[in-house]
Amino acid sequence: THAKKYSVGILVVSDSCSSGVSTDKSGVNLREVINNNEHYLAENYAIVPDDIPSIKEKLIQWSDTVGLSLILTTGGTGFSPTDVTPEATREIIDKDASCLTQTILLESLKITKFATLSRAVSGIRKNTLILNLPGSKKGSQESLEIVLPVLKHALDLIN
Ligand code: MTE
Ligand code: CU1
Repeated sequence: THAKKYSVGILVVSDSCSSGVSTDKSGVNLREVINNNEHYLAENYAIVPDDIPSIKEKLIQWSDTVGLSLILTTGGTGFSPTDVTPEATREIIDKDASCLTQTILLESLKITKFATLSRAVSGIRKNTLILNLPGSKKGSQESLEIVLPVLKHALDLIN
């Protein structure tokens, strides 16, 4: 028999992808990385603009209604005036899990100094773990792979 796979949602936060000006590369890549891991199945995928109500709505729907185990956001963590993913995430989490973000920062700094420009937030809402990842394909994959080895244990504890 096979162990149950944890359900994952990939939320792309980007004005340009949401309006069709550019095509999402990071989200589809994260979905592939997730699905290549035996413990996870990417069940939901969506693109929203850099807008706090839109981001919050998806995060709440996916955690409370759909009941996903893990939500990965990509994009909107930087310093541009439109970057609001951390603010939206902070408004809807019950518990902070900042050590995950700190671990991502610590390891990412060995790859690029620019890692310090991500304001990403991690936290738990009910039984769902939510992680903000940067918006680039490279940055989001690197960040996910840093914590992926510990995420199954984290989800075992939450669920
Ligand atoms: N983290 C890793 N591991 N690798 C990267 O290339 N890019 C950084 C940072 N984190 C990067 C990274 C850069 S250049 C920026 S501006 C911030 O993430 C914020 O990205 P975002 O605004 O697209 O979310
Ligand atoms: Cu940057």
